[in-house]
Amino acid sequence: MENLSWDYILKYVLLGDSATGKSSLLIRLTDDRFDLTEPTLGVQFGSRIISVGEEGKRVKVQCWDTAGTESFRSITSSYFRGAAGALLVYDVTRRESFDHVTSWLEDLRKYADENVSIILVANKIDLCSISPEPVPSIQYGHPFPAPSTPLDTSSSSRSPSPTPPAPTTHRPKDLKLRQVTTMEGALFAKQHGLLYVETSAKEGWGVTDAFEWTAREVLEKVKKGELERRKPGGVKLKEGNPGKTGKCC
Ligand SMILES: Nc1nc2c(ncn2[C@@H]2O[C@H](COP(=O)(O)OP(=O)(O)OP(=O)(O)O)[C@@H](O)[C@H]2O)c(=O)[nH]1
Ligand SMILES: [Mg+2]
Repeated sequence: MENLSWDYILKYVLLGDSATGKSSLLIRLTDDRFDLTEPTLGVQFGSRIISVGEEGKRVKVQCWDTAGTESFRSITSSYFRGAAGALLVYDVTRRESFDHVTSWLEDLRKYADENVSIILVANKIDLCSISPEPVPSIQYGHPFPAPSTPLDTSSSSRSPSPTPPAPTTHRPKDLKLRQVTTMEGALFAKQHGLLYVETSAKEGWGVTDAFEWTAREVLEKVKKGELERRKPGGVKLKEGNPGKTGKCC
């Protein structure tokens, strides 16, 4: 029987432009499947227990998956309050969705607790790569190194990626052009104090990492006393003696 005990409950929100794959990421996390999805109307909820860090703390992530459509913006931003973690998602094949990350981040900073841990999620990498490519030095706890030359963001030279694109001749027909490089995404994350991960909800690449790395950062903050239990920050710990573990329904 599935072990439903937990050490922490954390509230998460998923946000970002419509059709970037937020609901698909959540379904991959909770049900480990990839299905046709309808645009979210307002918000949807999903939850799963994940094991976090070397100590294997059992963390129940309770996720509010918000609609990216502009007309829901005032409703969805009200769900940001009290979140301990946030997944800010864009589609690597749609530059516009990356351009809007700044505005989503502004909303998050405005409505969420100041201690919210945010991970920038570069989704749909399966559309432009046949396997997940290693993203050097940006795993949790390893700061992303600044490039030795300033990043030129002009469209003509927007490719300082550490991983060069696959040669066109070997490119399968259905691969799309990647419009936002690893370097751009990771650098944006670094500059704004966010974690960074590349994912494919379709293939399942990086999805658990996105939720787990965020949880690790939240638990670090709890350890350092930067987050209060049960106070804003969306963290709930098991109560009572250390041997006792919370049960979820
Ligand atoms: N190839 C590919 N398609 C994806 C991926 N993630 C999502 N999609 C597709 O992108 C479309 C939108 O996905 P959703 O998960 O509904 O997007 P959303 O961000 O929840 O959209 P809203 O609810 O409108 O905000 C669907 O057709 C998905 O099947 C992915 O990783 N790879
Ligand atoms: Mg959705």
